[in-house]
Amino acid sequence: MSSNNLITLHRWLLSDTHKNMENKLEMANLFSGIALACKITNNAIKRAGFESNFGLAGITNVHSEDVKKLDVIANDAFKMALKSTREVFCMVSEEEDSIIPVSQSQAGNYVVAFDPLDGSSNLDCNVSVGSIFSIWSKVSKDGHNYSNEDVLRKGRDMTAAGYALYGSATMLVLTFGQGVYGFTLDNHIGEFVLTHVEMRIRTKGSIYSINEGNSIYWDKGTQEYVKAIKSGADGRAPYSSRYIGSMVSDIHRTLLYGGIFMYPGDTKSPNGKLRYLYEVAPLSFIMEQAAGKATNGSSPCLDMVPKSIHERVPVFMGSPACIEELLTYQKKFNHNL
Ligand code: P6P
Repeated sequence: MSSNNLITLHRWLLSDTHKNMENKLEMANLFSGIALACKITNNAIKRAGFESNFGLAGITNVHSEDVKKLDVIANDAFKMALKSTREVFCMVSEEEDSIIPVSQSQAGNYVVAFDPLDGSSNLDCNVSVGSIFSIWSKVSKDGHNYSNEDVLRKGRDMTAAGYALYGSATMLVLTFGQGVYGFTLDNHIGEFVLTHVEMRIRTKGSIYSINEGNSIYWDKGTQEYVKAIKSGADGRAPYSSRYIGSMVSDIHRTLLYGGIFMYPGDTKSPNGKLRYLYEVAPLSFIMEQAAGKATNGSSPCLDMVPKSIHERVPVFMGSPACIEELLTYQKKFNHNL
């Protein structure tokens, strides 16, 4: 890519791509913080072997999960970088029990929920992991005293959302509700550079992504749907199975190759495993903006409003044709729908 058409994240955010974005400068500033946090996290992951940062931090989080050293580094990076933009009103982190306040002198207009390092159980074996974030405009009129109505938000009211993928390349994929754009980190210049314009998922796909180790616990609708796509019935070739166990990686592949990602509720975990505010909602926003669909098995994920900051919800997202077919099985076999 020649330097004269090298579009960095910052240039893109300030460009006239978003003609009617009244909060352009605030978003550019906020995303400079997000990009910084992702670069710090990326660097820590790539250097973990040299700096003894693999393994456990010796604490457990609100989800009773063992916290990795890199979870702590990523969480600290996101909190520091976001506060320093002075655009953030308050934050929710997957790693923190409760809402993270911002001092009055630093408080801004946006609520940011983030999973600083999603899939971190895969780190020590060098499997791709990611960061996920969602952004809403604050509701409170107060300068810096947040309330639950600021953070327990409907996904469809989001201002922006995105994810970083720390893989063979490091990418930042984001949306402001005007399409999905992908930026790749150029280590030579230390900038995220525009490489994917108006990303769109295929209408149909033949890759399914789900942890089949849970299949005996699934609802009947999911069991019958997965059986059907594996069986090669109706003259259709059986789908391919791909499951990384790192949501950002599984969603990014689904976005680019088509198909369906599923983490249903089951008899062990009726609401599934994935959290609404900083996993399901932001990735559903990305998926819908890329002409895909995201459902909880009966209604669009983006229409949900969580009752708590770490609420888990079932999720099926991907190519529209796959989601539509999944929903017919849910309706046919899950009589509670
Ligand atoms: P399971 C990672 O821990 C994560 O939160 C997501 O990134 C991933 O999709 C899911 O859990 C994997 O869960 O139960 O299949 O190991």
